[in-house]
Amino acid sequence: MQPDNLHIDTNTTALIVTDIQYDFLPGGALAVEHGDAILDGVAKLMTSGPFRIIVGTQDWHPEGHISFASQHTGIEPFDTLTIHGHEETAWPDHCIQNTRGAELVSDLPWVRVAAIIRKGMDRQADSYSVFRNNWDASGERPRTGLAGYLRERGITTVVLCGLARDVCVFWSAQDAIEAGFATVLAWDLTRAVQPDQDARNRQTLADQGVTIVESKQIFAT
Ligand code: VGL
Ligand code: ZN
Repeated sequence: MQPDNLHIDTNTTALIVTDIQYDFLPGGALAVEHGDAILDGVAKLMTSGPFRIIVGTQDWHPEGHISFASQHTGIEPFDTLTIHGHEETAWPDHCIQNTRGAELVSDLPWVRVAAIIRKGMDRQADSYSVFRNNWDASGERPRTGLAGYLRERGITTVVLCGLARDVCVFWSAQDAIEAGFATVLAWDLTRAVQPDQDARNRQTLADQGVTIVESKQIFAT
């Protein structure tokens, strides 16, 4: 869905700012090309967007995390791994707890953020979405509790931005739909690890009911 007119009700809408951390910016351990190009727009959305509440997310891995290629013999970063029966991507070591690369990028107005959900803390399972971990050893995708937190605060719509468009933002958007939220993705305020997949990913999300917009449409409501 790509509406000309978007209606956002400030009282019931949350902004989710995904994984804006040094390791995902140019020069970082898992740099997303042009990831820094979204910073000004995200800051503007955080400062003057129509939101009741803002939530941040932070990829926050222990050393030796299962998603790191370095933990698997014969596996290079960006190869495919099978973790608990599911194909996932092997990543370079990134966002290790208490390292500079894991810090939230200080240029953004974090003072406005009510809660920061950390994810990827289970050494034995990855976590892309802010709503649910990836599959763990029990075959489940445990919930983070964010859906309940937002619902208790009267939120029915979430607006997503941040990094990476094709990984954590992508999975969060799908899980937001599954959790029953009206879900809006500010496309220009995301960037992808694999931009060559943009068209396909955009179509997949739209087909699942995600409303994909340009951030200027959010200000126009
Ligand atoms: C992410 C890969 C690994 C993300 C996190 O924030 O999109 N991508 N961990
Ligand atoms: Zn990660």
